[in-house]
Amino acid sequence: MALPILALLTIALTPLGTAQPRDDVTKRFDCYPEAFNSPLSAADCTARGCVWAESHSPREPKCIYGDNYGYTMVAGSREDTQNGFRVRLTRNADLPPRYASSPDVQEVTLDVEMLSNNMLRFKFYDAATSRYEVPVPVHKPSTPATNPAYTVDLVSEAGKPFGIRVTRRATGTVLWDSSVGGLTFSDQFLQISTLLPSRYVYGFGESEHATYRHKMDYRTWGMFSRDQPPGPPGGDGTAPNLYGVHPYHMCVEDDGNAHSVLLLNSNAMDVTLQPEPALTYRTVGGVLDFYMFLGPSPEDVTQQYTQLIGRPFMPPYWALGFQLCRYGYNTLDRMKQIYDENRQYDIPQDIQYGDIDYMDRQIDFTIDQQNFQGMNDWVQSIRQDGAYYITILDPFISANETDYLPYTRGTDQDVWIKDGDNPDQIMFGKVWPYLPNITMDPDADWDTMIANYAAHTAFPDFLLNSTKQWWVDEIQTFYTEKLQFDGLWIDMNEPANFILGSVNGCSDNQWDQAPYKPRFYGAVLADKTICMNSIQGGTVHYNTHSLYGWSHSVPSQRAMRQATGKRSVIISRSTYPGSGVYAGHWLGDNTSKWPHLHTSIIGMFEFNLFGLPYVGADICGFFDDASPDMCRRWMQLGAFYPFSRNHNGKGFRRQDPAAWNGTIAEASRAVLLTRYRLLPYLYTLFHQAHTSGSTVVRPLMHEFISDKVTWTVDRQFLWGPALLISPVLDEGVLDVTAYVPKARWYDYYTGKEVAETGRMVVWDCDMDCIPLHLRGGYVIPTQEPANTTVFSRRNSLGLLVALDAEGRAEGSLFWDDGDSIDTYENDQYRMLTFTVDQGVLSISVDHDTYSPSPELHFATVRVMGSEGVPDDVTVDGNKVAASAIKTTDGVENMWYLEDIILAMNARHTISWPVPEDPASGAESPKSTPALLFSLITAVLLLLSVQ
Ligand code: MIG
Repeated sequence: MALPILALLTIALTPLGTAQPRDDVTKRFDCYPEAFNSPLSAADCTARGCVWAESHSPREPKCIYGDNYGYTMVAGSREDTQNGFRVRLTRNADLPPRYASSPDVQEVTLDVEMLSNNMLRFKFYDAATSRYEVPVPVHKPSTPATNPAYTVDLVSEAGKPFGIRVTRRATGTVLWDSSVGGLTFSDQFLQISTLLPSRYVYGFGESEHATYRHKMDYRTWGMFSRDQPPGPPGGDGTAPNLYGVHPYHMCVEDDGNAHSVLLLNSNAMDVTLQPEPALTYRTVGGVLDFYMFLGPSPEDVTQQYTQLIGRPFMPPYWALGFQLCRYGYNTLDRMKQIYDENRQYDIPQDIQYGDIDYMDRQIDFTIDQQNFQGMNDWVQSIRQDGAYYITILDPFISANETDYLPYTRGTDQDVWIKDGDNPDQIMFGKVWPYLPNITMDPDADWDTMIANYAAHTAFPDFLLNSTKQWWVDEIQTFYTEKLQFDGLWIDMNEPANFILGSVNGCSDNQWDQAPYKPRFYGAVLADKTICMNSIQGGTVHYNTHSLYGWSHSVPSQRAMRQATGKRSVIISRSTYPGSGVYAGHWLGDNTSKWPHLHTSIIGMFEFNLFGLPYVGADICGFFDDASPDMCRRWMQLGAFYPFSRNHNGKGFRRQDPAAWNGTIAEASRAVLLTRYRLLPYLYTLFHQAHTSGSTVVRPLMHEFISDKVTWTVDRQFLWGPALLISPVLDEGVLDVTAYVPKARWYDYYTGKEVAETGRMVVWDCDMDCIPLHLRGGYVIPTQEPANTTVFSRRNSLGLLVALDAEGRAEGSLFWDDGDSIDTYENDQYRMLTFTVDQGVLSISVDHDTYSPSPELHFATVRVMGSEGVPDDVTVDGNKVAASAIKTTDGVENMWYLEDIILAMNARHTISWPVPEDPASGAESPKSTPALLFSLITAVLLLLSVQ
C-alpha cells in the first residue's frame, strides 16, 4: 500500500504548493520610468518627491515611491451607493506636481461597484471635471452581488498611502492591493500599482510574447495601436506594441484559482510586470476604470469577461474552411491559376481572397480594369466549387481623384477626422494611392516615393453615426455595382499612415507633446499614424486612437450583413476589448521563420482570452521566403488555427499548398481533410464561445488547472476541452516533446490509448505527422470531409467516443444552416447531446427548431477505451451482426461501427454490455485509494488555508 499512497501524495501536493516568498526583492515602484534608457540623479528623483535607493540589479528601479506618495482618504467621505460605495481621496499636500504641464487632480473620487458575485468594478475619476471615457458598450450583469466571492477593503492608515484591497473570500488570497504608493491622477498622466497574488500572469496585448506566461522582471509593455509587424524583442526583452490594444490580463493564484482584470482606458499606456509580484499601469489620459473577474477557473474568467464586453460573433460555417491569400497576385489570371492549381491537387479550400492589388491603384471600392477585368464573373464562378470570396478594404480614402464618389459623398456627409489646428478642415495623411497620371522615378526610395507621389488621404471617423452610415452605403454600392463578395478583411485600421501625423506634420500641442511617453515603439505618438490633436468622435485622437479598429469593425459587420443578407465574416487588424463581437483577427505581418510557429500559439491563446477566438497567423509567414519544410510544418499547425489562412507578402516566393511539389500538397491536403472532418466539433465550440463566452483554442491550463505543469505549456494547445494538438515547431526535428496531462487520452488516428500520462513524453513525428489526441470523457462529432464545406456539410457524420476511467463521455453538436444571421438568437438551430454511461450511448435532440435534410445522418461510431470489445451491440434496439463490430489489429479496447444510418433528425441509442461497475460494489478494490485520495486532498486543503 505504501507506494500508491506516495504517488497520491505527490499528485495532491503539486497543485496545492504555495509560492516561495521572495526576500530578494524589495517593494520598488518606479517613480521615474522615463529614465529606463537615460541617466538619472538622486536630485532628479527627490525633486519629484520620491526616494533614491540603490538598486540590486540593473533592472530594478532606483527612484521609487515612498510611503507618502499618493492620496489619502477624506475623513468621513465614504457613502453607500446602489451596489457599492464611494469615497473621496485627496492628494498628499507635500508632494510636488508630477508634471508641470499636467495638473494633478487634488480630489479624486473612487466608486466601487459590486456588479455580481464574481465581478466588480472600481473606478477612479475626477468628479469635478468630465474626462474621456471609453465608448465601447459594456454589459453589466443584472444579477446583484448577493454572495460575492470577494471582499473590498480600503487601506487607509496614517503614514501609508491609500489603497484598495480585494480579497477572495474562499481562500483569503489578496488579489489586488494598491496601498503600495505611487497613485497619480493628473490631467495627462495617471498611474496605479498593485501587488499581485502570484507570478502567473497572462495576457496584455497586442505584442508578440516569447512565452505565454509573462516574465516578472520589470518588463514594460506598451499598448497603443500601431502598424507594426511582430518583430524581435528589444534590449529589455519586450517586443513592440502591435496593431491592437488589450489592457487585460489573467492571473492564476498559487492555489489554481484565477481572476482577471480589465483597465477600460484607451489612451496610450504601458504596464510593468514586477517581481514582488506586482503590476504598474501608466496611462496618459482618461480615467482609471477597472473591472475584475473572480473566475475562479480560467474558463469562468473568460466567460465573465465576455459577458461584460460582449460575446464573440458566430462565424459562418464556411469561415472555418481553409483560406488562401497573398499580397501581389497582381493579375486575375495569376489568382485563377493558383486557385486552379490548388484544386488540381484537391486541396480543401473554402475561401479565396483578394488583397489590395485587385484595386485600381489601391483605391477602395475600385477594381483594376486592366489586370482584374472580369473579377466579379470569376468570383461568381467559383461558387460552383462551393468556394467563397473575401475582399480587403482599407479605411483611408483618396482625396486627389476626379469623380471619386466615395470621397465626395463622404465630404458631403462630413465623415472625416478633422485637423486639430483648423477644426473645420479635413485632416490629411498619406497612404495609398499614388497620385493619378504621374511618372514616378523607379529608383526612388520609399520616403521619396511617399513624399513625392502619395496622394492625400482622409480618415473616416467611424465613431460618428454619419460615418458608419456612409461606410455601410459605400460597401452596399460596391457590392451591388461591382463585386459580390462574402466576407470583408479590414486592414491598416490602427489607423496606419505612411507619414508622421499629417501632410503638415503635427503642431506643438499638448496632445502630440504629452509629458509622459509610454514605452511604445516610435519616437512620438503620431509616428506611423495621424496627429494626436486631430478631432475625432467629439474629442482628440489622443483619446480615441486605439479604438479605431474597433470602431471600424462595427459598421463593417453591419454593412456586410446588409449587403449579403447573410452572416458574413469580418477580419480586422486592429482590435480593442469588444472587437470580438464584430470581427476576428489575424496576427499580422509575421515572418517566414521557425519561431513564428511557436509565437502564433501564444497569440491564439491571448486572443482567446481577449474574446476574439476567431484568430490565426499567416500560415507559412508573411515576410520573406518560406522554406518547403517550414511551410509543410506550418500547414500542419495552421490546419488547427480557428482562422486558417495561408497568406504571403508581396514579392515573396509562392507558398500555397500547390506551390512546391506534390509532397507538400499531399501533406497539406491530408491535414486539411482532418480539419474538415473535425469541423462539426469546431463549429460547436464557436457556438459555445458565442453563447457562453468559452474559449475555442484553449491553453492546457484551462482544463487542468490543478496540475501546475500545465501553467506554462504554450507549445501545445487544445480545441475546447477534448482535442489536444501537439505540433512540431522546430526545424529539422522529427519528434515532439509533449506534456500529457493526467486523463485518458487516445491517439486520434489509431484510437490507441496513451500509456503514460501526467508527464512529458516524446513522440516520433515524421514530416507528415501532427500528433492529435482525444481526451477521455468526451464525444466528438465529425463529418466526412470534402474540398469545401458546402459539400462536406452534406456528408455523413460520425462520433468519436473517448471514454474516461469510469466509462463515461459526453458531447454536443450545434447545427444550423451555416450562414444565416443570428440563428441562435432567432431560434433556428438544432442541438444534439451525446452521453455515454454504462455502455449506453444516447444521442438526444435538445433543440430542434432547425431541420437539416432528412438524408443527413451519423454513419460511424468509434468507441475508445471500452473494456475489451463487446460481441453484442444494439443500435436503436436492433442487434448488430457480430461481423459489423470492427476492430483494428494492435489497438486494444477500441471498436467501431460503419455504414449505420442514424438520421440527425431523430434520437438514438446504441448499447453494449459492460462488465459490472466495480465502483458500485461495496468493498471494491478501486474504492480504497480513491477514498484515501479524497482524504489527503481534504487535509492538504485545510492546511493550505491556514
Ligand atoms: O503593408 O494589403 O497586414 O496582410 O497583405 C501593406 C497589403 C498593407 C498589411 C497587411 C497584410 C496585407 C498588406 N497590408
